[in-house]
Amino acid sequence: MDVINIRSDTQTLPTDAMLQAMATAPLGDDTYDEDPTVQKLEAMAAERLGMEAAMLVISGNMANLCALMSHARPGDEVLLDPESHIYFYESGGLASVAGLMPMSVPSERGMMQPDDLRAAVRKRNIHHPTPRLFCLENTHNRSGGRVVPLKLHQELCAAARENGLAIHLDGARIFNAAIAADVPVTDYTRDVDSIMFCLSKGLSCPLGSVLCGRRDFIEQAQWVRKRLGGGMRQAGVIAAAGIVALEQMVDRLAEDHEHARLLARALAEIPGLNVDLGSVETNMVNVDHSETGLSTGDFLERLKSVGILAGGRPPRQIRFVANRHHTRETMREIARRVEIVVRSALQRG
Ligand code: TLP
Repeated sequence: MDVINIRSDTQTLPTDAMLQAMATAPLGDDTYDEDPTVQKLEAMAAERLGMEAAMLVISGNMANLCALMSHARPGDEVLLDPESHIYFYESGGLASVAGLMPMSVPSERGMMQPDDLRAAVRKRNIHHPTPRLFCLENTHNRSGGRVVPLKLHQELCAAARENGLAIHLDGARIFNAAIAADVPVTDYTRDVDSIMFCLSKGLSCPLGSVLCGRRDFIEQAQWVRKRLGGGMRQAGVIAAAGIVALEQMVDRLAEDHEHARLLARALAEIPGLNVDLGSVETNMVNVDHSETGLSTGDFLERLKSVGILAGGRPPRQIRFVANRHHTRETMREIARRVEIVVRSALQRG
């Protein structure tokens, strides 16, 4: 049986055009600012995102850390959603590496309300850490790839500004957000100080993320990246794939969204599973499996036994992420195999 890997869009492999570009890219030592391919990618990325400057980083995680550490000093406070990737999935680097104090602002499945942000900013007082930075995430991973609508994004940015906060956008999947919202990506970057986006997710590069912001911010971020051990040498091999990604892989993300919707509709018809179809806005599908009586770990193991590699959102959810290696037929086949697993769980129960 062929194995279908739908754990994440991070599972995507480089395209032939990327491999070709990587093999032939002009290279130099990036730490000496001498890699022409890195410089080309950074200029392209800054222009595309409507920012002054950009910096290539090996991972989204490191790009976020570079942003946090460039905007704030140890002991400062960063306001963010406790369900955000920076808070939830980055090994506590916010505290242990950046030395920042998190202030969590409640959010309803990725949608924070501006008044909740305002209420979380405490008045300047010697007893409190200094509130310095606000972090947004779009698309919002843990809510199932939901898109923060542009109006809400703008209102949140305005609330942050009123309170003198710098704004960083974790835009690992910002192109998915812009496509789903049907707005130019620059509508989402206009009001923020920095944004990072990932080349290594739906855009299909083997690795790499880009941090964008004002020139002085990026100069500071270059120091931080070096301090973190992330200074690179002939990084043009990575950047070459990134250039292909920006040129060829952005518009096709709409196809992943369509496949995710198809999968969501098929899974929603399986008795024992619950899918909030309204939340499937981009390439992710979160499915509530609690009625099957299985733990998330057991459910994932059973999926594996029928050749499906999916992701877990314990205690109730499984995550599927459509990517360029999948077709409409893949989605139908996944639903068929999932149904076998659910039926057998319900029969035994
Ligand atoms: N997300 C990964 C896992 O870490 C959960 C995934 O499979 O979705 N910001 C956001 C919003 C992300 O979703 C991710 C990766 C990152 C940052 C970190 O990117 P990398 O993995 O390149 O460090």
